[in-house]
Amino acid sequence: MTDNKKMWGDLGMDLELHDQLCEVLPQAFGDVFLSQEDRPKGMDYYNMVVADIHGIRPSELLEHQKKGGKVFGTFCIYVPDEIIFAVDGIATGLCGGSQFWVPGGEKVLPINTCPLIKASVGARLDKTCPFFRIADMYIGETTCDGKKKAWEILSEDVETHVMDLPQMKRAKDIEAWAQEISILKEKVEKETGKKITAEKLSESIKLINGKRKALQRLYNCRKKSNLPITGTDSLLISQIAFYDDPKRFTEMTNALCDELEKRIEDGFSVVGKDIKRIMLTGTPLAIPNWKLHNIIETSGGVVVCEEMCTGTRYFENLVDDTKETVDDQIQAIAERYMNINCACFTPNTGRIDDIIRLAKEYDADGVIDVNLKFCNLYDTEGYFVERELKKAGIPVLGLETDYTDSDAQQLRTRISAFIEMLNG
Ligand code: BJ8
Repeated sequence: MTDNKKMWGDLGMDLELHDQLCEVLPQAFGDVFLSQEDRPKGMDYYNMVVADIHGIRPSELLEHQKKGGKVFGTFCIYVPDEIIFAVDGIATGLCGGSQFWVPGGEKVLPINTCPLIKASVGARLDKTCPFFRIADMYIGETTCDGKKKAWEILSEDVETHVMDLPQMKRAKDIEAWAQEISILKEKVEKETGKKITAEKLSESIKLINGKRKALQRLYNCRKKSNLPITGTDSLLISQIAFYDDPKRFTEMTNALCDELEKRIEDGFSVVGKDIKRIMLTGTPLAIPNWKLHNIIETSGGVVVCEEMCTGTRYFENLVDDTKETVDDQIQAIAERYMNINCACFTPNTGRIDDIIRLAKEYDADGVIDVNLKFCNLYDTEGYFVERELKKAGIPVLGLETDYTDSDAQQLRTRISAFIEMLNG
């Protein structure tokens, strides 16, 4: 802890304010995670990562910088990590998931901005997150209006490169996205002084595909009728995937999956037979946003799948790793990323198809469509999500929430009533 303090001080962090965050996190983590029964042994790794969330990984990133490496902070799953790792850079997710950072964001952003954006901006401007201090450059993207304006504010403080994400999925849009990826390639090459070769890009495509495959394996375990892991623990793994070392993360997640598959073979389940299986869809749940999973899993339900960026959108579809030239590899990367179905696209019918497919694959008894307050995109798309789920005969509950605890009781009442309704 003493060493961490020195590191945080050297990073120019507001130590007094940061101490307040350090005081509440362990309690929240203990209440949500450690109180669960029959957790897999393999969760020890993720517990350890979270217990020292502002210590272990930040010191690794600083070590990387000491050796001349660069760190790139990202906020969206459209930004291709493959390009960053191909120049021996490190990509680290920076989305903020705590109410602690929101007031800092509200100093410069309208109150009616989504909490994810306010928390991300607040974490930087209030100097209370080492990841935001360490990144040499931020990579933003033109997904929603709030983010576009947030980049302008952040760029006054940190160098920020913004990728222009097309918002339709025609052939010309995929081509435009491939061009944006080429521009990112030039940007990171300039920043690191390293050239991307087909060999290097092939290695990083395999590295990131490996992480996706490990997450696919984890999620496949959640399709089973005897569940070897809770949704709360699975969410934590998805959240850690955004900033952990990808090679180590893949190894640890595969080791955990060995244990989970053994549990499945032995017929062991962490929940009772009558529990209601809930799928979540909607806006991302950035770390440490564990509110909904905790409420659902202490109200007679279990979360079996998240159709979210902290969920299936992050790992479904691999990049074709058979291409041999940098141009072809970039095209393959562009095609894979344009397969993600975010509500910033129009039309976005692929997401509706995904939700219905996933609800069936994971044998969900019901779906909760969750929207972060002030996210117009997902809120509006909820119209189609809920209509089509009803048509498909899948019960659905629409919820809106933020990072505060003020609505926890109300959410618990609504979720309990939904689960009771599923119990028939
Ligand atoms: S691919 S969901 S990570 S943009 S919730 S900031 S959209 S107002 S986070 Fe997202 Fe990429 Fe899409 Fe995923 Fe704006 Fe909505 Fe806030 Fe959002």
